[in-house]
Amino acid sequence: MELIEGHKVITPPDGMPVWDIDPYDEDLLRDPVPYYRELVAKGPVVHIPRFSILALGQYETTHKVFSDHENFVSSRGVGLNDFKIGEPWRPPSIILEVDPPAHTRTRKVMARALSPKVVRTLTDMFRETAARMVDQLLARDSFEAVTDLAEAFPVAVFPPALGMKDVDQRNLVDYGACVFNAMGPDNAMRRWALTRNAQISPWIMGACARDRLTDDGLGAMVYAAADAGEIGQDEAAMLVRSFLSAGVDTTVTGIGNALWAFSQNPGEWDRLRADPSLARPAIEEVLRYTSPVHTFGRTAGRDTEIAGFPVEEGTKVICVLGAANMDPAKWGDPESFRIDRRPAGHMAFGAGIHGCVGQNIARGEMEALLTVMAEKVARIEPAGDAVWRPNNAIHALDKLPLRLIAS
Ligand code: OVM
Repeated sequence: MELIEGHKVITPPDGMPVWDIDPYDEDLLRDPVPYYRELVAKGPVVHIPRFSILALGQYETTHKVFSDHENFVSSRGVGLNDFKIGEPWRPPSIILEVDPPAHTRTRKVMARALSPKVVRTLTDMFRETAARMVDQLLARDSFEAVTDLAEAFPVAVFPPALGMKDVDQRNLVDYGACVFNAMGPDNAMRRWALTRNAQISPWIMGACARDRLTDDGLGAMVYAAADAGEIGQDEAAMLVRSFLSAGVDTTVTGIGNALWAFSQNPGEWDRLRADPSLARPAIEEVLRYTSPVHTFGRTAGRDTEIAGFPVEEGTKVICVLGAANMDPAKWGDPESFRIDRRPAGHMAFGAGIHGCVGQNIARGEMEALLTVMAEKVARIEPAGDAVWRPNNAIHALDKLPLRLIAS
């Protein structure tokens, strides 16, 4: 067992499947679909003795637990570390790692800054940036799509939307990777995150200060909420930190995974080009099929139950969103990528009161890029092997060599 000191050892109730596996093994995380398949097949809830946690993969149970913020709290952390026992690796997020009523107040401020109305004002800037970038990439024989498109595009549009004055692609992308790696157990990925965070976090916190933000971006909207007395000035900086924690590496991963899915399924790219109105459903299918955030946790805040099995207060439960998005009981032929599937209810953005508050802007970024590419690009071809980069919570590419053929 590799328990974090002080964590309670849970005895699995009679009849609950027990699985001797490390769900944070690097090879498993590079190629997680066999694990998703087996987790779903084992049952609605599985005990994993190595970390003394429960794992959920079936759609119905995952969705139910993820939406049940009364029994399964976020304030004890959404990774394997229980904040009630161990010191959090950084000051907790005041929107992610809290429960109502604290959550309700901060969520309202972020939801306003990320509303569909605000996102619509950004669409033209997203499209112009995408067009410029795609034209430059079309002029190259081949390129590394992780750094030069999947990272470059969100970094070119999102920090400016926030109003950030200092932009550093490496720091921004790595900070997100740190946040998600820190959700895992004490393994090499989490240790990398803690080391890298020590280097980056002064820069990140500096970038969240009011004087490092313009007065016309999403960051300014959060500081305006502080001026209005809705939140404190220090809380405004913490909410800007949440933009940077959750808003960069996630969209980088979604875009990289989309490029990968289309490079592997050229017939689906042809269908999108033939009918650009499929851009929105295509994005949802990319999210379902690749689950950029593969795993997210909760803690049982009281004695409760899952699928009829008793669950003790303090139990860590990992919700394997990637598995729920591949559950054959929910999705027909789940391992095929079909852009007209319209996978309503997929779990890529979570569910319930903590469901991704940035999902409108994430979709807006992906839609701008895919729409521009559908006009300009006839084919997205692999120019070498795709390599995945294991992360304790994100399913992302490390390398994606591509060649774009102009239409
Ligand atoms: C935050 C945060 C960090 C990571 C993920 C997330 C998916 C939020 O710092 O608020 O939501």
